[in-house]
Amino acid sequence: MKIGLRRYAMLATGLAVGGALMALAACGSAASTVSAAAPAAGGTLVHQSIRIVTGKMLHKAGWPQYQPAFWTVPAAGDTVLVTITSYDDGTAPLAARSPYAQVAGTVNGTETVNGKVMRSIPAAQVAHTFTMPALGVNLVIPAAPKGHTVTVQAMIRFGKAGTYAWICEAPCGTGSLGLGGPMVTPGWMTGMVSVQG
Ligand SMILES: [Cu+2]
Repeated sequence: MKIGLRRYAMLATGLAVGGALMALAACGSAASTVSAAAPAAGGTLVHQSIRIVTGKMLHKAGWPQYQPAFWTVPAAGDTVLVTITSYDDGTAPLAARSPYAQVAGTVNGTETVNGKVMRSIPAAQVAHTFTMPALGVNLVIPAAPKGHTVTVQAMIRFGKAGTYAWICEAPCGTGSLGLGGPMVTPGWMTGMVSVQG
């Protein structure tokens, strides 16, 4: 599981020029599971399941992780139903007026949290975000209740082929500001979505 920063940087560079996603997936923390399902208007509906596990679960304190962090959408025009199941019961509060507490860029501008439709999450309850700056997408993951998981679902339409970076905007990492460690390490709180042409 321990992969040096330099190697990640090399892999990220490979991704930027396209094609290295499968090599990255083979590294361990990045298995991809997109499967075709019923067709939706204007494209195919595909499912992407993601877990957020805690550093404690990984015996790496302070290092929560999105699994997978790297995944593929089969074709431009597809709509992806993203299901994020989080085991993290800790908060990483956002600033009171942070835009990252608002859901954005999804179908209807909403997500569901344990089935309930939401447009935002109170900043103090936020644990993580799934943010794709280039697409204006922002999913907000609240802290799970103690001893339970929380499930966030949203539909994202990927209109154009390309490789899109995602990051977590909640300060869930190491260091006094919570911005270190997993926050700056691809494969943990930042990764890539590759939309095929
Ligand atoms: Cu995070």
